[in-house]
Amino acid sequence: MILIGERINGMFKEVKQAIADKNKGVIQELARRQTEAGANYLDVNVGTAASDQEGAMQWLVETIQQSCSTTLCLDSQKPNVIEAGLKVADPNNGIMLNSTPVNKKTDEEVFDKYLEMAQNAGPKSCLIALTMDKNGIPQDVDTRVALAAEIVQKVMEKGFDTPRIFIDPILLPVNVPNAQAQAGNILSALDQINYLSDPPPHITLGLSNISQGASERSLINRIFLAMAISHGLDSAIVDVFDHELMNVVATSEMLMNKQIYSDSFIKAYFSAR
Ligand code: THG
Repeated sequence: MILIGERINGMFKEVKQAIADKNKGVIQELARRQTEAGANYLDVNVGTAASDQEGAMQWLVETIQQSCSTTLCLDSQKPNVIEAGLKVADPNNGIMLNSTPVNKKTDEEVFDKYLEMAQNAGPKSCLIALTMDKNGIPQDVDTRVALAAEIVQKVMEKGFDTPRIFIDPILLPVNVPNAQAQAGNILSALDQINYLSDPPPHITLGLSNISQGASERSLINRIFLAMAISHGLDSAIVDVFDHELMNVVATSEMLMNKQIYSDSFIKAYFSAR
C-alpha cells in the first residue's frame, strides 16, 4: 500500500499558523513523524488561507527537505503553485503531483499542463488524476470509469507509463445529503479501473474526506479503507498517526494475500516498509 501522509496541509490550524509564522520546527516535526509512522509520500498543501500560495509552497518544500528526503506530493489545484514547488524540489527524491481533473471549464488544457510538469520532473515522477471534468464530479459509477479510461488513454498517448498515474475517483463526505451511495459507487468503480490497462494505473483516495463533519470519524475511515483495499485500492492519502488505521492497512493486505501470514504479521509489515 502506497501511503501519502495528509498532515502537512494548511487546512489544519497548526500548519496554517506555522506557515504564517514561518515556524519550521512544526513542519519538520510533522514530516519526520509521518515518515516514521510509515508514510511513503508527504502531501504538501498550503491551504486556501495563505495569501502568497506560491511562496508558501516553496517555503514548505524547502523546510521539509532540510529535515528529510521523503518524496513529496505537491497538492494544489493551481498549476502555478505546483510549478513553484517544483522549482525548489530536490529531483533526487522523486516527486508526485496532486492533482488534475481531465479538463475544466476555465482551463481546457489543465490535464496537459500537469502531465507536462510531471514528465519534466524526472523519470520517477508521478501524477494524481481526478475522475472529474468540466461537468464536475460524477456521482455514478459509469461516468467515473469512463473518465478513468480517458485518463489512461491520454497518458498512454504521451508515453507516460500507466503505473506512474494514480487515479482518484474522489471520495465525498458521507454526511452530505444524497452522498451516502457514493462510497459504494466508488467501490464498484475501483473494480473496473483495475482492468483499464496492463499494468494497471494506481488508484488513490483522500480517505479522511469521507468522514469530514461526521461523528465516529476514525471508525468510518478505518472501515472504508478495509473495504476499498478489498476492491483493489493500492494507495491513499491518510492520517498515518492513526495507529489503528495503520493496523487496518497491514491486516487488509495480509487478508488479500499480499503478505504471508505469520503471528507477527503487523510487525513484519511495518518493518518491511
Ligand atoms: N484527493 C486528492 N488530494 C487530496 C484530497 C483528495 N488532498 C487533500 C484532501 N483530499 C486529503 N487530505 C485531507 C486532510 C485533512 C482532512 C481531510 C482530508 C480533514 N481535516 C480536518 C477537517 O476538515 O475536519 C481538519 C481538522 C483540524 O483542523 O484539525 O479531515 O480527496 N488527490
